[in-house]
Order: sequence, then C-alpha cells, then structure tokens
Amino acid sequence: MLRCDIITIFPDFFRETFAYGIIRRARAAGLVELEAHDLRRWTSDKHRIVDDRPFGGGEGMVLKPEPIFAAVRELTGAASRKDYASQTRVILLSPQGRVFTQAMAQDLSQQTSHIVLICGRYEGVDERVADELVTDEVSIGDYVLSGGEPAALVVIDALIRLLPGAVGNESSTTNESFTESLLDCPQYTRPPEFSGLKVPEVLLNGHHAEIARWRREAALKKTERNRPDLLK
Ligand code: 6GU
Repeated sequence: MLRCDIITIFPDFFRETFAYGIIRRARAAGLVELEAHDLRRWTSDKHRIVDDRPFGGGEGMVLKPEPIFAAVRELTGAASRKDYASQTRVILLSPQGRVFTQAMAQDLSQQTSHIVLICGRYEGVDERVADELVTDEVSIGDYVLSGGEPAALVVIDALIRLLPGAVGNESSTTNESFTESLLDCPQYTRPPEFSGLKVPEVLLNGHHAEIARWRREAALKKTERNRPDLLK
C-alpha cells in the first residue's frame, strides 16, 4: 500500500480527479491511499496567511516556510529530511526541479511507501523548504504552470499505474513508450476501413513476425519524426 499526501492551497482541485480511471480503481483495490490537505490547516493566524513578499524585492508572493514545515512534520512524523523513514519521499513540485521521467516514476513506485507532494504556488516557495524537507524537487517539463497542482496529478498518475495490480495487463506497462527510449507503435481497431481510410494490411493478416517487424519500424519512424532526441 502506497500512501500519498498532497499539500496544497487548492485541495478541491484533486477530489474530482481521484474519482476517475486508474486512480479510482487503485484506491478501490487498496493499492494506494490519497489525501489532499489544505495548507491553511497549518496556519495559526486569524487570516490563515500562507504567503508573503519576497526578501530583496521582486514580483509576486512566496509561500511561507512555517505552515509547510508544520505540515511535513505532522505528515512524516520527522523534524527534517535526515529523519524520514527510508521509504518516505517529500517531493516539491516546481519549475526549478529535475524534469520528471518514466525512470523516476518507476523508481518512486518501487522504492517508496509514503510520498508527500508539496504544490508550489505563486512566484515560489521559501527555499528553506527545499533545503531542509525536500528529497526530490520535480518539474514536469520546460514550461511554466501557475501552480504545482497539475504537476502533482501528473506524477501521481504516472506512479500509480506502475503499482502491481493497477493496470489490467502487467506487460502493458513494461512494453510501452519510454521504457526502451522508443515511442509506442501506432495502433488501430475496427473497422478495417473507415471513410476510405484503411488499416495497414499487415496488421490484418495474422502473421505475427511480420506484424512485429512492421510495429518496430513504425515506432522508429514516429520517434524520428516526433522525438528525434530519444534516438541520440
Ligand atoms: Cl512542478 N510547477 C510549476 N509551477 N510549473 C511547472 C512545473 C511545476 N513543471 C513544469 N512547469
């Protein structure tokens, strides 16, 4: 059982998405326990303030350290990174993080039993959070989101579908895009002809060796066209 705690100022952002597809099924099967926590729960002032202006000046607001430290300490039962249980990871979602990959998803799904995700907001998070609490600072790509919430969902989805039993057919997660730095081959289903558009003949003839060869070549062509960086 994997436990996943999300620290966010928008807990409602997650409720609906946890009720669909692979995440819903993994929860129902007892493979994962997910909870989105409102960061404001760990404030102690009347206005439940979670952010403040950056020292040194500049645009926007920075998430304050105190509520995040209180949240992570309560959720991990540890005062700082060096005291976490060996299978606990605290992930900060931020555009300054290491870019998330399938290998990182595999590592997390195999090595962890408790993940705490901190969703960054505004122009940043007080760096003492990264220094003291965070085991992995993660970005989902080279573009800027207004907050870490969509990124947290991406990480959770990629990870949960790798848990044994989460996806119907186990081999469907071992033979897929990125596991051997090639994209998946194109897929077709019925009808064999639609509006004059035909399914490649080779897929209809039941000749398994020919089909395997066609798929490998088609995957290579697609990778050359869309992701030449993967072939280097
Ligand atoms: Cl994790 N957060 C934000 N705010 N922007 C991002 C991101 C994360 N990953 C890519 N862009």
